[in-house]
Amino acid sequence: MPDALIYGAGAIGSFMGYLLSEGTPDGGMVDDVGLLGRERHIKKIKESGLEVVLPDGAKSIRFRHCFSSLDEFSSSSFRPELVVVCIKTYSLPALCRELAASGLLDGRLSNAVFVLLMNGMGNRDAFAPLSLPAPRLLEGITAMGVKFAGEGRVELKGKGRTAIEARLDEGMQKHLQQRLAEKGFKVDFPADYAVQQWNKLFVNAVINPITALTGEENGAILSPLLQGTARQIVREAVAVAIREGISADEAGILELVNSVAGKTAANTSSMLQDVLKGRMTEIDSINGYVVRLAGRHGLVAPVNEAMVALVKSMGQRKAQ
Ligand code: KPL
Repeated sequence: MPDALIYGAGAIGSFMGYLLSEGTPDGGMVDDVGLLGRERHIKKIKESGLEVVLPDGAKSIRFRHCFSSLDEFSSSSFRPELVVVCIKTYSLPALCRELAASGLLDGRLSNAVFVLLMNGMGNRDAFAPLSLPAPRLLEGITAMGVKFAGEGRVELKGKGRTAIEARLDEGMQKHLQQRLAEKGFKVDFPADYAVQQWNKLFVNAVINPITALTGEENGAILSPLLQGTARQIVREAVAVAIREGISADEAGILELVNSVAGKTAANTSSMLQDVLKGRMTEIDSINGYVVRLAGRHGLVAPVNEAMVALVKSMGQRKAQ
């Protein structure tokens, strides 16, 4: 069974760390998954474990391999064969520079497979400077609603689909499926991954900026007051997707967006979590991506453009 490193143990990353770890009794020590994340979060996990709050109660999971920097990982003995990258899209260029400078890609990580399990589009392109061979670089999506509930603690707020490109090695696929199934979760490897990735983009293009702007949880999207805006965002994004060769229809996509908003109704979207922490958001690789592609195809996407401008204007102008 391959050992895995979660590169970016925030809300989703930490939760993935729990899902990928070998089932251990509450309080047991995980050896096969390492977490690399922000210093204070990792410090708390080292001290008292990762607390994962699930609908049926909380679990505390201790990880043997916890790192708050790549240097710390480099000087450890942990040798992951799988690296699941869960950082923010805008941090990818810095991560690539850091990895290239570390020499790890010629050493400890020379055979590791990288799965970019992140929001937004264009993530593979951002990883291009590392020239990883295709079988070692894959993209994934997850519509899991996970809230960062304080250092060392994450809360599952809604189950959503997780999918990774079908090109992933069969052995790894089975491993991931097994690990997630042990915890009552699923991961798919769909042949039409590009369509699924666009579906995730539609979902994020509606839920993330609207919740970031209103300060509401995901379920707010279902309010009749906001459905018109949701429909407009979807309409513009679907027009772009069709030009990109993706088949999508407005009514079906709005239904999908609403169903994810319903399933994750109690979640604080990742963009709202970012705004609340005064951090930069992923708006450029979500609605910004739609706007850029619209321009390339001679289309306009004014509502998506407004989302970009408004989110960027929210108390984080310095960060953007
Ligand atoms: O991906 C998400 C996010 O918050 O970024 C959703 C699916 C909308 C869950 O909150």
